[in-house]
Amino acid sequence: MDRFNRDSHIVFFTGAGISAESGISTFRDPDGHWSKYDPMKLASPKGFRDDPELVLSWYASRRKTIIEAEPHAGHYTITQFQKLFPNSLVITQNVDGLHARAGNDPVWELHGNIHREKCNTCGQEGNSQAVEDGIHHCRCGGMLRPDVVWFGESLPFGLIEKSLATAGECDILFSIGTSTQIYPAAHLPFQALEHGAYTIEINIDKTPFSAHADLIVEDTAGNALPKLFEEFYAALS
Ligand code: BV8
Ligand code: ZN
Repeated sequence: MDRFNRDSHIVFFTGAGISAESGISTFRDPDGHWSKYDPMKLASPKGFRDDPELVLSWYASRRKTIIEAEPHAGHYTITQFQKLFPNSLVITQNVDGLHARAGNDPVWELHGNIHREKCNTCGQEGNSQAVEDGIHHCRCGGMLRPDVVWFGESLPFGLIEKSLATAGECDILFSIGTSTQIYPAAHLPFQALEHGAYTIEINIDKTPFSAHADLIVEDTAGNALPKLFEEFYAALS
């Protein structure tokens, strides 16, 4: 830890696992979303075209759970890290907005945000002009849908390039609560590693990145992050 100082650049790369202790389901855990539903039916453009009501009701129920959830100690500890290390940011795959609710800033959302809507046709931010069979429509006639990245859809313009550049220049990358299986996001920890960053993986399970990380913390995000913050704080004092 003592090779770092307050000017160190830190990236907190996170996935669904960091929200698990807030009561929000992950995707690939045994009780996760994909154990109950087919991702291609619920998180793909074809799935939405085939059955928009099914997809919209799934996102509505997820949004309800998320609104009732609270950030936990792990999310709040990242805010403490960002105060101690001003050059640090969150790059998340999560769409739940919990990082921002915990005061993390800046937060880059690679896969969008479940609380925003956009038009499936013209891409305009959601401004419902008409409702038909419970489906809101844009002034262009297109259907409104969650502003999240589905399988086969590209990430927000320029964001993965900016994130890869940042991961390639950081001093430390935390990879927290992600199965490291979804691309291009999953490139980030490997990009940091290849450019000499110190990499820390916090996960309750092994991932394709585990064999490469400098430090593996096999614990929950809510337990591990406060302990790691104490160690970094002590090393700086
Ligand atoms: C794209 C919607 C191209 C948002 C999701 C073959 C090879 C390589 C790539 C591909 C390929 N075939 C297809 C692809 C591309 C595809 C992909 O990667 N597929 C995979 C299956 C191989 N990627 C895409 O389609 C992406 N787009 O490539 O576009 C393109 C380019 C130009 C122009 C047009 C198109 C889009 C990917 C985004 C897909 N969207 N969902 C939503 O509703 O949320 S998928 C879903 O997976 C979410 O987005 C999520 O963010 C993402 C990653 O999941 P994780 O966050 O890692 O969650 P997971 O459940 O998997 O893991 C949780 C982890 O936490 C576990 O390890 C667990 O052990 C741990 N954990 C649990 N509890 C805790 C914990 N850890 C700590 N503490 C705890 N308490
Ligand atoms: Zn439109």
